[in-house]
Amino acid sequence: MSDKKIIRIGLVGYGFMGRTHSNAYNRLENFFPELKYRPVLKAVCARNKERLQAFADQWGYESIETDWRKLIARDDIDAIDICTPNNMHAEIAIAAAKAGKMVLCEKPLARTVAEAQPMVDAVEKAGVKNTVWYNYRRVPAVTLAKQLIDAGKLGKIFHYRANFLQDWTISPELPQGGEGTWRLDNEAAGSGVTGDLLAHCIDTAMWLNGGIKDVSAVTETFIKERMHTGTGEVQKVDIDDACIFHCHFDNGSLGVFESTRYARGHKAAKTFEINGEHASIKWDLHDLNRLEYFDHRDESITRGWRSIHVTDGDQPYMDKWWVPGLSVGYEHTFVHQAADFFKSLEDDSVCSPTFKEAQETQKVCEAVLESAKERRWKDTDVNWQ
Ligand code: 4PW
Repeated sequence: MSDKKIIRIGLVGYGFMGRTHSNAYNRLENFFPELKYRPVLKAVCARNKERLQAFADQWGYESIETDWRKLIARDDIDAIDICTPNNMHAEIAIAAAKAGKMVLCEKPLARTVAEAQPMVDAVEKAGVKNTVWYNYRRVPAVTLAKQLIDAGKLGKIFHYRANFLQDWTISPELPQGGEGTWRLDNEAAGSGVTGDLLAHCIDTAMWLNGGIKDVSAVTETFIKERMHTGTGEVQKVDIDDACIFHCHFDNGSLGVFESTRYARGHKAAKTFEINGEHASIKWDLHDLNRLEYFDHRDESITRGWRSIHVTDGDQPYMDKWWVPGLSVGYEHTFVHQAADFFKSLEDDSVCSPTFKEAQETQKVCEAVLESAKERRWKDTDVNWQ
């Protein structure tokens, strides 16, 4: 009989993200057996009862709810995990915090900075544990990049470059709104690639390289009208299909960011490169276990880019998986975040990014969208600790 303390999870939403989180909870005990807390998949909530039951059976939830308010009201739920479209994050998170539940929320935290504010206030006032699933921080190679930067290996940083390229919305036949395509509907998503993809790049960037001070951006909406799944009518498209911005970081370095869903041939090309006075690093999601590292201090005859295969037990998270040399993938980033969240309960520490930190990312997203609209530089007002 396990003497672990249990955290009873209530998941809201059962789409793509609902699956990634459920998978993470299910794998936690086997790969992080030392954790003193363990999740119990108590209930999952969504509107379609039949499909919800099938999801619950598949992933091992004990019960279902079709009204998230009822889920939050249940005494046998400790943590609410929000995997809904972005327009529902705020209401659910605030109600959950008020009910004293821990809150885990999918990214981006909200559609706007203003919408995020009462969410931050609610979790802080209630004093409940909170985190936002910016999962790419927990790719072992990305965490290793953080360790190298914090150890001063790169020296003063001059440049930060990041991309997140996809190609799935090129067809004008794709509707906006509804399941699978709510990310194209500004009302549900709050923005296009800026909140959906660049938010990841911004979170990773500020985590690695500190606050972003100001931005100058350009956005484009290539397909101007799409059929709306909800109304059945052709409606104006309000999201940004592509966004490019450059910026200053607080540490004086320059940043260049690009994201689009119109880069034919790219499905999830998330990359970054950082250039410092001593060394540079680069990383590519399509080869996620590899960190490229160049150190100018190496002896000149063998100096060059090192391709570090991040699979050794000494490297972040890798002592948990199999044996050295064997890779991990996208799904493991969620397992790592779940593990870090449960560890934060043990240590009474924060599981970064908190709602507060995710709101800082939101500030950059908002400044980017405003900059593009107003065609001028914008301060972000980010306060990155
Ligand atoms: O959060 C992002 C999503 O909305 C993801 O990391 C990739 O891009 C996969 O789907 C979208």
